[in-house]
Amino acid sequence: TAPSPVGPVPNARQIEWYHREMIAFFHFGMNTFTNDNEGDGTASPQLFNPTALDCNQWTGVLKSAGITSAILVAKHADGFCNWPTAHTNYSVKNSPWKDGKGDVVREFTDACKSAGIKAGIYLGPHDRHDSRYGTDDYNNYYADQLSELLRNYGPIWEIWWDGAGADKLTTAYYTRWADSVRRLQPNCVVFGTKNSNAFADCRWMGNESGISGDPCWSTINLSSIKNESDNISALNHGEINGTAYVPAEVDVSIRPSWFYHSEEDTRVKSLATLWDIYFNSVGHNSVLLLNYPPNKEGLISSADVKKSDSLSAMIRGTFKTNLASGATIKTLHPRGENYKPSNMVDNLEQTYYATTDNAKTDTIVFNLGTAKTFDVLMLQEVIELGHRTTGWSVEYSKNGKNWTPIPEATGKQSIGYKWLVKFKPVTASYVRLRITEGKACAAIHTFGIYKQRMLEHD
Ligand code: OTN
Repeated sequence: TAPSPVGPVPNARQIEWYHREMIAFFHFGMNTFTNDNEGDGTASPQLFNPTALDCNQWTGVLKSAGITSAILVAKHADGFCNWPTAHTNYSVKNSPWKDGKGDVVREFTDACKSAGIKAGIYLGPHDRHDSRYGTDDYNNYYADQLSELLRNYGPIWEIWWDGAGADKLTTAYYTRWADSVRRLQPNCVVFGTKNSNAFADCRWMGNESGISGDPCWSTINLSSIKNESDNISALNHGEINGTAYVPAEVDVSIRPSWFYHSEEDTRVKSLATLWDIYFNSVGHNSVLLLNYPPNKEGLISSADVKKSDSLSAMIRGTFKTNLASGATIKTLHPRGENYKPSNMVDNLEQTYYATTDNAKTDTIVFNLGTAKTFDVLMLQEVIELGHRTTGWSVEYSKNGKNWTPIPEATGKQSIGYKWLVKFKPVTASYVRLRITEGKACAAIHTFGIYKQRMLEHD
């Protein structure tokens, strides 16, 4: 029989969300045209005028990078709406773009649909333009816009409730809005912050630099999300005994700013930085939400496209071949035929290795057959069964007798959906995973070793 779940476990939305691994973020709005990041809400709608907007270009970039979902900023804190909402005049309706007949949300969701990409929406809770902000009338205004977006644009896979400037918005506001999300889009993931903590499927992880903690637990106490500023470390690391399952989503921009500024064309993050971000987000049991800010034309600039292509080539190249596949594997506490050790290296979604119920620790030896050179490790746990393993280390050996620790993979704690470690290349015929601590018997979905495929750095 299967191991019993332990502690908080993910809901169906969270399981789907983890499998996205990377999501693209598109900050595109009034700030794009005023060269701002935090407009004060007074800029004239006349300024919004992309000359060549093409959301199919955006989704083309994602397709070639293998990114399967994307989130568009429909309204940032300056209050300007990218779609012709019926609920304010501060929108594309009053811009020269397409004579006021344009709709960025429509073009985005249509492009996503034809590319097979899951569309999500950022509808900024904070609003500097609308004088009703912080009153009951604003609650109604936001609710109306939310249902407009959730009713008229097909499936929406994520709604993003930025906590920035949102302290006036009480739980009562979010209770109403969350009810509408759940009714209109049952599969929609909620990025929740501060007073929307109770509705959060995923959480902020405490910085905008792309670095989730080590460890990084999917569990946390909701009070840490609510009182964010006092709990940055808890957001970053999660809490091993947290009572809620709210994993981390890592929002970071490929450029210094969230919105496009031509002076940052030469400051797109280096491949080395993006590679570190990938390991510190996707590789730290989190989902990466990587921002590509479209420019004034309404296109993703060539510098960003090039970087995105290189990053995806490095990811695909590195993880193409698990050098542990085909290994002969010996463990101390195998659970039995349905949970056999080779399930860890079979590349199949449904199978995993598990230990017997009373074995929270184990020593798992992979005999690679021949010497292999590798510099990356991947571990995946069966997330449906909760966080189980809480202590692990990896060592290697030439002869299966004398073991050398990998310092970067020593004294590790969390695993979760995916944990990655990179280090200087080692050559070995044997690798061993020591599970040193657990809340319950181990359930390991994947153990992988890989050789990094690096591209020229810029
Ligand atoms: O000044 N800020 O508002 C700020 C500066 C640096 C990092 C974050 C923030 S606000 C913060 O943004 C997060 C998303 O990156 C979440 O929405 C948090 O709830 C919010 O407080």
